[in-house]
Amino acid sequence: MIKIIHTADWHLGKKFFQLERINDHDAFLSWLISLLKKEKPDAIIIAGDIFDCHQPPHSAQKQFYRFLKDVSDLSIKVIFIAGNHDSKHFLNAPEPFYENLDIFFKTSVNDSKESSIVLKNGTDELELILLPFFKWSEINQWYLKNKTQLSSEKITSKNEVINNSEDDPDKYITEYLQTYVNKSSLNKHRKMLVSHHSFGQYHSDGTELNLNIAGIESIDISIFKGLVDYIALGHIHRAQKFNSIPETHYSGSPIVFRHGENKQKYLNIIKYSNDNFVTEKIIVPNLRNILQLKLNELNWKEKIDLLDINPTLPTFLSVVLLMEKSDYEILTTIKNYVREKGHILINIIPSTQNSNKDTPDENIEEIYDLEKVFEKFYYNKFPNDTEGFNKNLNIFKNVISEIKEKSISV
Ligand SMILES: [Mn+2]
Repeated sequence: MIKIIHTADWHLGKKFFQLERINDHDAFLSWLISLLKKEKPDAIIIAGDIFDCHQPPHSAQKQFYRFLKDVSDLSIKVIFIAGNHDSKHFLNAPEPFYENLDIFFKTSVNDSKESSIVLKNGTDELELILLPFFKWSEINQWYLKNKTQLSSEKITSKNEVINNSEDDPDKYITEYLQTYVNKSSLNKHRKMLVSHHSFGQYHSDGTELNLNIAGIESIDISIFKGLVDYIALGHIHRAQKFNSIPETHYSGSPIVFRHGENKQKYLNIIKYSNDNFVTEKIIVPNLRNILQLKLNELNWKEKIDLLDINPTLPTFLSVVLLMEKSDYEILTTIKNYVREKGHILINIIPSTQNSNKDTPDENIEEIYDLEKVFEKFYYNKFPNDTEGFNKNLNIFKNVISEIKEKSISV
């Protein structure tokens, strides 16, 4: 039997507002090490978004390297890929050190690095194909290299190769991905694809960035039918599986990033023997609650008293306080009370009865066109980066619509 632990989306270094999550990640990693000691798997897969940003804080780097050292002491193989939050260059930099450890990784789809590894245990053999996060521009690069039959007259810039062709972009992505799997594959074994992207009809948790490849919301899983037998994914923070062919699993993130997310977090233990996969979900202990409470002047104390003090780390609490009229004394009283109870107050937003008629958001919007403000700001910083502008404008629009939704629901 081959036993694999599948996890993803750690986002080491991620903060909640200004607050560090180092303790949350430390607690998760030491729990994970104890699980590895108990389960003794052949390998652990981290399917992307190990770090939250391209230049992670030193504390986050230390956590990752400490983890690699601890796992290597247990003689368990570590397999990881880059997610959309990771820097390929940052993950590649320590490569000379990895050579002495049992670590296999792939950060970029178009580099020459090996993308397939075979795990063996007894008579069982399983091939893993690593498909790290990729961008539309990387598919274009591949086309420029491989599809010389495309008329060069059509090509005015790298990114227009596919956009200018008459064919459906869907078809190009399918061909690209199938070719990637085929050229990686040794074609001898059952195969598991490990990737970080939006696949299938997923349910998101809202803390993932919206990834759109050339107008395609998500990759159709059925294009891998007959090519691989199992897909282990990162990117979507909510654990879920699809009863598709091939069977497909998102492990989800191991910690809750903000309130409103499903509190229960998991990782997967995959057992492969005699051509058969069995996947078991393991609950990751919840060490911190992140809550938003809507309180009023009469019930606030009672509601705060009702909060669990169960997990190890203090609750992150944000409060919306419904008030008859402005009263700043009560805000201070509540702040102190929350602190006394051992919780951490993120913010307290007073909301008077008639404030909905005249929210500052709507006023600002009347005065400025927010997208124009963003455009000015972006081109001022990055004068010629149209591709980046379009991508970031979409993210900006998502943020604005999320804020609007929230201010309506308050
Ligand atoms: Mn991601």
